Amino acid sequence: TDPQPELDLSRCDSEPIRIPGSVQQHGFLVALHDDADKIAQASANIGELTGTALDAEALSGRPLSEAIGDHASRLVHAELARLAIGQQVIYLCTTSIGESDCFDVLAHRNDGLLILDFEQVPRKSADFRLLYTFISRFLSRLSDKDDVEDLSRHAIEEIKDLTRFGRVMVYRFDSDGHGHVLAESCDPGYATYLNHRFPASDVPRQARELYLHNRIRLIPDAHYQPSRLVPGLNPLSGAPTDLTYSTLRSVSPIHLQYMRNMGTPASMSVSLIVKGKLWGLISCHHAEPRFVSFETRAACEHLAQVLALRIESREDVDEYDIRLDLRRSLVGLLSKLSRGPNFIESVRAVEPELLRFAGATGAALLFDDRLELFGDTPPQEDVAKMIEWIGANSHGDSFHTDSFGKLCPDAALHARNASGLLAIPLSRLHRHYLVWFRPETVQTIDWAGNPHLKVMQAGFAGQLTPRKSFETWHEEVRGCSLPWRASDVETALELRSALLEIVLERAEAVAALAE
Ligand code: BLA
Repeated sequence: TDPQPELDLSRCDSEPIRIPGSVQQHGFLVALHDDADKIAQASANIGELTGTALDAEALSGRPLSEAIGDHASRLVHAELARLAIGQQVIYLCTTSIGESDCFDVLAHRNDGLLILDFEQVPRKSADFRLLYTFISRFLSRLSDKDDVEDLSRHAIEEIKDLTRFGRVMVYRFDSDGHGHVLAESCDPGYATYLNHRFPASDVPRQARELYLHNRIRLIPDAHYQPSRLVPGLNPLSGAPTDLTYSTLRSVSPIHLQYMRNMGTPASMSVSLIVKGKLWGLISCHHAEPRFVSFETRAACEHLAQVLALRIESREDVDEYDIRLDLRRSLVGLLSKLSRGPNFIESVRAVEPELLRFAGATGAALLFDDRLELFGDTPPQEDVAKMIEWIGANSHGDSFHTDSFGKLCPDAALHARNASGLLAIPLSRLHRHYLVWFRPETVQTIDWAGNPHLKVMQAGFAGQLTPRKSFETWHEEVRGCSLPWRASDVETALELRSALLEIVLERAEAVAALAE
């Protein structure tokens, strides 16, 4: 049979999620011209949600009062006159419209439009006092001793308490783009995803980009029928309206399918932004449809910001401690490194420090055509070939990998005690190298569903579909060592400067002798 056609996962990246042209069902949208009380677009469900026979088509160019009545329109305009409104969504008021339910009215500007989201809410006006109590309770639970997991756990317990979602998680993006669940709190009956991995394509690139701007998103019911904007295009630009900030933005059908497959028709996700990057998400699920009001979402968004700041300072402190530790080892090593005439002997004298400093189990020094091995390493001739490969394939100040086997095609050089390599050239002229080895650490990854199946389950016309099962799927990862941190590499380069000085002094001494 023919092999499975190669599917292009980058298709997920091209789903136009900022301009879906429609909104979700739990509210309606009215976009006014930025500078006039004149409707540019309205969502088709306006008649249904306001209990009137309003036709979105007929509202184009009309004043807001024709869409929501005089009373609500006066209220909205009074607030608009009072508040400065930019791209971030602001709460205007809660109002009833005609005979219908109450609506929270939320406003922001984008694309030359003043966009109003009307969210259907129970008959009760918003009370933002909640926000203060909630944040201060969270802060009072934190301590300086908390690590990132502790901080995350405190945050999700508060959020779960406040929103009553059935499952609340902190999901962290790894450096490879995949992500894992770092903390979780769930009700009985919910499957646990704690410590499970999810592949990068579950949250594609443009979605991550959007979540830097819009920091909280609610999907109350993944079974909703999207409601089109009428007319379909922004009359000012002639292009689809950018709904990046709209709280009602309709969600990618692929992601809605994903939620239904997961058995979670309701979700809320909150961005965790650390040092300007999307570090992770607080992801909330519910097995039934579930709406959360804007005021509660605002409280969750604030809590996520506080959490992100605490994570940032925790990571800074941890990084500082690691660097301090490395610096101490480096100073210890240098103080013992003698400046004797025999360079190789002086390095051999500090073997334990040399290994400990890089967290390595083996090392090699290639100098003046002599190859010296320290600790646990592959055999001499293999190490020589490895260094040859590095010389031919890397040209920077340093070379490092946590899985040499993935880079180097020569299977004879894939050794269990040398999965990780950190190499620094000691000379630009000669083939002088110092190399550290880290052994393989076999890892078992618990994926939430087999990530490779998604590729095989392509639906019709090569359309990618999310995987159907999220049941734990174990994968054993071999051939990888513990990763090298940026600080490991930087300190190794500092050691190199010190070594170069010794080499230089030695060369001068040899030259002086020859004179
Ligand atoms: C969006 N995917 C998302 C979002 C999450 C996930 C959280 C953001 C939804 C939101 O903002 O409310 C995935 N949900 C997860 C993960 C966990 C979770 C990892 O709870 C872990 C605990 N998805 C696929 C495939 C594609 C895809 C194969 O599985 C593409 C072909 C696409 N996911 C996809 C798209 C979005 C998305 C396009 C953006 C949805 C939107 O905001 O419109």
